[in-house]
Amino acid sequence: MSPQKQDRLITLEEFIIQGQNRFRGATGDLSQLLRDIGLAAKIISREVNKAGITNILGVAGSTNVQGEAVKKLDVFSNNQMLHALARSKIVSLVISEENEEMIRMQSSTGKYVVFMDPLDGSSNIDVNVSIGTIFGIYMRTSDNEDYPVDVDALQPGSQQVAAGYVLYGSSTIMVYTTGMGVNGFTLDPSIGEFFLSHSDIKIPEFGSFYSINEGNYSSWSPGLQKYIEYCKENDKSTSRPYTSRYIGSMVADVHRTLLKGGTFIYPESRTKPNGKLRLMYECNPMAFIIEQAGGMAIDKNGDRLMDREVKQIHQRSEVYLGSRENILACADFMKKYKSQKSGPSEKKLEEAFH
Ligand code: AHM
Ligand code: MG
Repeated sequence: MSPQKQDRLITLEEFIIQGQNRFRGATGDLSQLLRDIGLAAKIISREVNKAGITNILGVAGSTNVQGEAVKKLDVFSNNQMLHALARSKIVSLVISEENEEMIRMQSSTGKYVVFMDPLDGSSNIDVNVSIGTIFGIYMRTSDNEDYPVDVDALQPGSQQVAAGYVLYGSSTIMVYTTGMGVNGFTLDPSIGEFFLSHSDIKIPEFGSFYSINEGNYSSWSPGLQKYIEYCKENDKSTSRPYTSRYIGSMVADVHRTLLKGGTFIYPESRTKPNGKLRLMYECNPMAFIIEQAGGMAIDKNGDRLMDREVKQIHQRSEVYLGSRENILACADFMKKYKSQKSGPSEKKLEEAFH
């Protein structure tokens, strides 16, 4: 490769087309869809960066000084993504965190089904903390003469043909996979273009970070409690204690885990038996990315998360994902202490304090 070529920046568009050209007979539809999502991401990014000033000019639901209605950012992002997905008429069904029902797109015969969380972590907007967009793309399985049916939406994560996220952080970065590795593109806002910045991302085999909302400790399973205690023990030879990092914004927490290694866990618990996060537009897309980068994403039984049966479009799921070595160690703890009941019940705690 000539030095000139090496120095040349690759745009998201170019990269997508290059990927498509590797498949003989590829129609270019998936490429088009990814480009449409990239465009929506740019528009959302611009709006996210304006959020603070928008607040000065008028709170969501009110009218700003220009007389325009100020929309909540999550509603705005949902609309932008829906417009993007409608552009190329290749998506027939969209399931969004923002909409209770599935959205049947105008193009009834489109071959793709898209799950999305248009603005994840939106409770963090008010405090200037990173937020993100997550998406998972499936091919419909029913005959596409007519509108898709339920089975088209209830496919396991392993059937995803592409998945990605956009992180609106100190810079905006789009990370996606089509099942051939993971690549990341950073937005240059001055020219409105995404450039390849993280090519063929591999998650470290091991990382000394753990990311979990530890406030819920008392309602976790004994195995998870023991694993987190293990993470905090002092043992230089195994790089412990690990460092705790929890932003409370899944896209940001997973992005750090992808680049630095370690674990991101949102577990089942006594108070949230099915966890909190949504299987189809939070857990599965991230699981696909992490696996493609060489990591693991499992459930509480140590089984592959992407094989989890899908019963409802908005179903919740626990998720344990990250570096192979860390996830395997965590799974060992979960298995070893499986039969034990979780920490002291609230009643017992009350008794102990009176
Ligand atoms: P949201 O979809 O309502 O924004 O909630 C999802 C977010 C994730 O980004 C994050 O991982 C999690 O909720 C944090 O939850 P908690 O505050 O319980 O730790
Ligand atoms: Mg969410």
